[in-house]
Amino acid sequence: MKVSAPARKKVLFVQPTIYDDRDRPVKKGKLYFIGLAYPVLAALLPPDWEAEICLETIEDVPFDTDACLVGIGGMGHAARRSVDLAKEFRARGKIVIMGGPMATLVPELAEKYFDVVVEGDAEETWPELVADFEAGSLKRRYKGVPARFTRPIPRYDLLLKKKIGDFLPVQAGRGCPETCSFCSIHCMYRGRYQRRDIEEVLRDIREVKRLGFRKFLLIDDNIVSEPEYMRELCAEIAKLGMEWMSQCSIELARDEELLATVAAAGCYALSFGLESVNPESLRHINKGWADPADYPEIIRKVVGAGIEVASEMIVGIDTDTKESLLSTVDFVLGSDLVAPKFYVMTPIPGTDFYREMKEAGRIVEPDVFRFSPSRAVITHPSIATEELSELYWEIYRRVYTLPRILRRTILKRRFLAHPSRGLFFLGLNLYYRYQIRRRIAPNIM
Ligand code: B12
Repeated sequence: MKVSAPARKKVLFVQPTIYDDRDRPVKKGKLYFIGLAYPVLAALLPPDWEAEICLETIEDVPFDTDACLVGIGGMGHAARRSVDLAKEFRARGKIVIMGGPMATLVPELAEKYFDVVVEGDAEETWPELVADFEAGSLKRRYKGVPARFTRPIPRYDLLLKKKIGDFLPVQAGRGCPETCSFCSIHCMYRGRYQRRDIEEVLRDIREVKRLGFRKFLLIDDNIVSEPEYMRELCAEIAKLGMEWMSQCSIELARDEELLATVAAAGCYALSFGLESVNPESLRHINKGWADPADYPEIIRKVVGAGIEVASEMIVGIDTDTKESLLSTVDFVLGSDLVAPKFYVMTPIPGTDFYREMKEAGRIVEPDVFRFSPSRAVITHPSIATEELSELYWEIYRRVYTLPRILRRTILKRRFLAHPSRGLFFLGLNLYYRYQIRRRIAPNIM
């Protein structure tokens, strides 16, 4: 692609919001969970370049920006908003670049709407792209799998004046060794797990602390992918006196010493992908190594170590029945989960599961940009598609009644010792309830 020299060397990065069920962009007063991609990409720019980050959920998009490049990420069903934003910017003559999960999983689709598509991890391709742009020889596609997982300190400063929560994102490793067929991470990384040098991770955490934050979100996909590494990292994090949250596989609870080390390092909340309480359903999604019969004990152990447990579960695996799905409610109510979340089984484009469903002719929604976490878009062997979507809301409604919310948050004795934590989870649960009543799939974005 031939381009002339820019008037101003500046990139605008836009983190798109999502649409609600009436096609209105979701707007909020505060955004708690911030992605790390843009602070990282901004840090990788040459010194004479400027960067601006727009978090659309809490900010207006500056369509008349003086930036010469506009970078937009794509995540799940937010991809539809990414495409609409790209159209607006391209109509104003901007060069629009897409990167992130959707660019990686379905680059040929992204190419229809974006000038440049960056597949995969961009630590090496992003500087190459900017150099190509300056040389007037921008390519249509860049594809990267960095040999080493290293990078400069993220430009957290670009986020500081925004209405964000009291924590910043940090990353130690990416990818996951598990092979769950529905998961985008498995389909992007194919079992590859890359980790950064411990000293580099600590450098970023120290930077977060220097900026006045006492908490961080370790956005890794599975912090126990390499237990030995986590043990070493946690021993060092413990010395920094920070608090943090993350997500990982339930394997953590099987290693009591590692669990204690993670808790002693300041971890106070973890999210587990429990997926289902039906063993047959777990086998069906390649997760037969997990046994739902162990879940209550696993949660008890983790909570006993001082870490609150949130969960992610799937509604509508082929082997699910109406009864097995409704029994999920009993499981949740009988366990010590503090923030249970559910997603309708969705074939994310670019995943193995999508290909399988497409070949079987089971996808009933032809427009992939209309996929959402709350609406069934594939046929199910025993539950009608509409009924499945309704079951999803029914589970949520039953789990998020006011008495149940109170019982799993501030009425828990352990929150007496940590009232601010209890209030945080109460607020989160009430917010989810508010979203459920408006038929918005609970999310923390
Ligand atoms: C933090 C996080 C969030 C945060 C922040 C969101 C954000 N927009 O950044 C919150 C909680 C808000 C969120 C929300 C959602 N998320 Co999310 N999220 C993550 C998580 C855990 C980490 C992302 C991150 O910061 N990684 C660290 C950075 C450095 O890595 P990276 O994002 O991959 O970026 C690198 C490259 O991809 C590339 N890159 C990324 N973006 C761009 C953009 C440009 C222009 C370029 C050039 C390059 C580039 O450069 C980076 C450096 O190599 C990932 C899991 C994961 N490992 O990615 C899920 C993940 C990305 N999320 C996912 C989903 C589905 C969602 C939601 C749709 C969930 C929902 N139901 O609401 C929403 C959509 C929000 C939105 N508006 O986009 C899926 C995406 C699946 C898919 N196929 O797209 C993931 C992969 C989780 C999963 N296991 O399925 N998410």
